[in-house]
Amino acid sequence: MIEIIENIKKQFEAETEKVKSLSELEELRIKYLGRKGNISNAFSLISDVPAEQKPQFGKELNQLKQQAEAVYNKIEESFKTKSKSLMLDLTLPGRRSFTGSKHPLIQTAEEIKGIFSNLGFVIEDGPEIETDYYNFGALNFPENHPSRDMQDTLFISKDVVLRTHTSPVQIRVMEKQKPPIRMIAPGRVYRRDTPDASHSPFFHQIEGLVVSEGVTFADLKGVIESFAHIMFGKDINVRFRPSFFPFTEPSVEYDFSCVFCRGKGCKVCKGTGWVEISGAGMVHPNVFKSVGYDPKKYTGYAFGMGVDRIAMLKYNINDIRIFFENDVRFLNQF
Ligand code: 2NM
Repeated sequence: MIEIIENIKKQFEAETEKVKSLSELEELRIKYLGRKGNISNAFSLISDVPAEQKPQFGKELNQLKQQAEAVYNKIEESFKTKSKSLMLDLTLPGRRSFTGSKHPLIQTAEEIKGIFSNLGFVIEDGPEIETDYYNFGALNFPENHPSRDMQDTLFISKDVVLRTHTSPVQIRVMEKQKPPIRMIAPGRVYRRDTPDASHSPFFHQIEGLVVSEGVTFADLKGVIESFAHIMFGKDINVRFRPSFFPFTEPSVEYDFSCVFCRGKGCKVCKGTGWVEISGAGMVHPNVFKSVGYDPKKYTGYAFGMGVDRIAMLKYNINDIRIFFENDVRFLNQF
C-alpha cells in the first residue's frame, strides 16, 4: 500500500516539471490537491490498509500532501512575480514628457540680435580667452593706468585674461576688414566681482560698432533711440550723460526712461524715471591706429549693452544670480 504514495509522489514531481502557465498549474492542483484529487483519494484508502501499516501510511500521506502544497505555492509565486513585471494597464493616462524652452537670456539676446540685424548690423564673435593686447592694449588702455583696473579682470596669466568686454571682437574684425563696418558682438564676458543681486562674475554683453566716412554722434543717438523704441516701445525716451572710456572720445552713458512706470518714477527706477543701460561713444583715434585705419579718413561709434540687465528689465527680475542657478521652477516660466 505504501507504494501507492510513492507512485503519486513520482507522478506529481514529473508533472510539475512540465507546468508552463497558471492555468496548467491550476489543472495540476485539481488533479492532486483538489477535493477529488489523487492525494485526497489516497486518504480514503486508509480503511483498506492493514492495521499495523496504518500509522506509517497516514504519516507519509500527510507528508506528501504538505510537500505538494509547498511545491504548488512556490510555482504559483514565481508565475505571479513574473506576470507582474509584464503587466500593462492600457487604461492608465499617458505620462506627459517635459519640453525644454530657451533660457530667458538666450531669448533676450536673440531679440536684441534680431533688432540690430534688421538695422543692418552683421553678427560677429570671437574668443572668451583673450590676450592683454586685444582686451586692453589695442583699446587704448594705457599700461599701468588706473583705467586698467576700472574693470577688475580675471587673469589666466600675465598676458592672458578672460575678456572683460566683447570689444576684442571689434579689434579682430577691424584688423581683418576695411571700413565700412557695421557689426555687433554678442557674448559672455568676465569680471572679478563678488556676486550680489546686481553683480555676477560673468554676464552677457552685446557691443556694436559702426565705422565709415562721415559717421557722427547723431548716427549713434539715432541707432540707440531706434533700438529703445523697437525693444520697449515708441514712448521710451533716451538720455545721454557725459562719461569716460579709454576707447571712445567723447564717451557717454545712456539711460532709457523707466520701462515699468514709463518715466513717472517707481521702485525699479528708484523714483528717478530713468534706468541705466550702458555706455557708448565715438571710437578713439588711437583704436583706429592700432588696427591700421586712418583716423583722419574714418570715424565711427561704438556702444555696449548688458543682455542680463535688459532681460531683468524685460521680465521684471531683481536678482541677476537667478539666471545662473538653473532652477527649473524659474526656467519653466519662460
Ligand atoms: C562700450 C562703451 C563704449 C566699444 C568700443 C569699441 C571699439 F572696439 F570700437 F573700440 N567696442 N566697443 C564700447 C564703447 C563699448 O561698452 C560699455
